[in-house]
Amino acid sequence: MQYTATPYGWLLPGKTRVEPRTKELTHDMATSPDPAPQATDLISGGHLVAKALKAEGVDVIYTLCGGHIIDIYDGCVEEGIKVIDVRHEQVAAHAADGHARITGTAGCAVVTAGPGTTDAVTGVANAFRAESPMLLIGGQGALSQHKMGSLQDLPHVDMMAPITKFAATVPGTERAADLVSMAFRECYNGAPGPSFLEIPRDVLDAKVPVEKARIPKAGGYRASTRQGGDPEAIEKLADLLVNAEKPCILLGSQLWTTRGTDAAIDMVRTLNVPAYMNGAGRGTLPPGDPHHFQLSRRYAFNNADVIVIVGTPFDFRMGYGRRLSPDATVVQIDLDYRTVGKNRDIDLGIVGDAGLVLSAVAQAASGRVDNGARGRKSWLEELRAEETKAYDKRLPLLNSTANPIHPYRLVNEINRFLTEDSIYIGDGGDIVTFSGQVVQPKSPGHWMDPGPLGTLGVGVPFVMAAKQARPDKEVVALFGDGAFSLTGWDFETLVRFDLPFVGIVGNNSSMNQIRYGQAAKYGKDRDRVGNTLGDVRYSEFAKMLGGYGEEVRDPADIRPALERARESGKPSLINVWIDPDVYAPGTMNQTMYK
Ligand SMILES: Cc1ncc(C[n+]2csc(CCOP(=O)(O)OP(=O)(O)O)c2C)c(N)n1
Repeated sequence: MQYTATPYGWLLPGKTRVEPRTKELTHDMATSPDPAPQATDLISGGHLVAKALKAEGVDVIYTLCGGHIIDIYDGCVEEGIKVIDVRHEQVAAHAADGHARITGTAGCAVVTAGPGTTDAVTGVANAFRAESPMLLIGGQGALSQHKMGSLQDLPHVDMMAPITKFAATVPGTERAADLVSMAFRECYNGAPGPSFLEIPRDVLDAKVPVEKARIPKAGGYRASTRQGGDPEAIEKLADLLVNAEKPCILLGSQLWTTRGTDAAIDMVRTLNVPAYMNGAGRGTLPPGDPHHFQLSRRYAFNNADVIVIVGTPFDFRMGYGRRLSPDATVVQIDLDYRTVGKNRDIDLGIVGDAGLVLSAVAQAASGRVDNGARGRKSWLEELRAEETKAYDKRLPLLNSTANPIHPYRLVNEINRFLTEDSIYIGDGGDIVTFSGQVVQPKSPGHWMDPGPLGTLGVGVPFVMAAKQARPDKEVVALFGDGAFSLTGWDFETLVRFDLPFVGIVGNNSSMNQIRYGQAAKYGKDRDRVGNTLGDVRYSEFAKMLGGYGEEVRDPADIRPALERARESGKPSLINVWIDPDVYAPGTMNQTMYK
């Protein structure tokens, strides 16, 4: 093919449009009177980034635009990667985190330099504490203007380093794809987490001969990091569980991260072990399963002789490990060696992939457990009796007809509304603490909460990521009115991208979880400082943005309103007015308020 050189690029035969930026005028061609068609293909940094994203399997990026990053968008067009543009960079980062949780593969957010990147910090921090793999790409001022005071220049890498597994600058256009793949590789080092790359504007926009750039191919730049655990330790754990009289197991978020659901189910059945679940581990066993327990956890931890903690740290949610019987043999399994034995001594630690370890334990124990043995059976019966007692105690509140609506009634209605295909998301304070006790996802991987950073505002972005990644699923989200307000404008993005969901606002016109602490510490006459919200009709907000909305004040109207939201096929908000003067037991027991 013959090309004609123009000052702006190359003109293809038969075309009037200049093809810019794709061919380089080589010395020979420029000087030869009859240039041979030896043009060199050029590729820009943004297009290299998109190629590396594609190789990693990224099919969508979450972003808010800026001049520093538009070449990545152009590359995404080329590679067929969907671009979802949101209204706040925090939303983009949370959505990338949410994508990783739902799909098991790293999510990606792309934001501009300076305030674009600082806005995304909370989302990255949340993914860091929740061990969620994602890549944040941030713009940066041109390298040629380094430290000259260019627009939005900030030390992004220094800021991101403590909350990522890897943070770096792309030093030259040729390295753009290579560094993206390196950043993804680091996301899976031990317990997963986020990576950050900043790309200076001139590095991103420049074009280099394609053969000078490393463009890693799918599957060509990283290996599985799954570790099966020390075989000797696995044998020991199998022995412990075979001989235990009152064992129990807690299945934490890493069980879902490692997609160890089947292995865990097989293990608890083989060894007849009662299982509790937290975080993303919820739903591993469905409610009603003989090994599924929820309300008797404290009793089990006080009375068990062997306690196995899988993929969840001894952090504040676990009372730093102090709530386990001092007489129990404690075993901890985790992807991260730094988590094992942290905050309390353990009797046996195993570093490894939850699914691989549990299936090896089941295999090592198989044929050695007498599931009909009376001792183990009576332990399960004892726990079931505790569950029933706790449930019966709460039953009147779950069915309360009080007006204003009792939060227990609201979360009970939501629990009953969920199907096996409903992904449940909680974003709020006290109302979400209520829901944590009552709402039970019916399938594995169908529960999303912020995780240990406790970040309000994850709800709308998690809805976005969940519905985008799994359009076949129903997404149901419960918000506190305070939490919804943080990222609520991106409800509009859900409308724009046709991502329907059933949203519920538990509206108490307050930041009630904090209000409780103020009342407890400073007295009821001083519990209204800095926590009061207006009486907002969020259903109207939803309708204004093109969604579906209803107001609910009578408990009997909750279910029909939820059904209509489901039927509407739109993003929806059912605004339920709940009693502001009752608090969840979990809120009242928070140690910081004691
Ligand atoms: C980003 C962020 N800011 C502040 C907090 C502190 N905080 C925890 S719970 C809470 C109240 C949330 O209010 P709302 O969502 O309305 O739920 P409610 O407690 O009223 O049920 C606040 C402000 C937080 N967790 N995250």
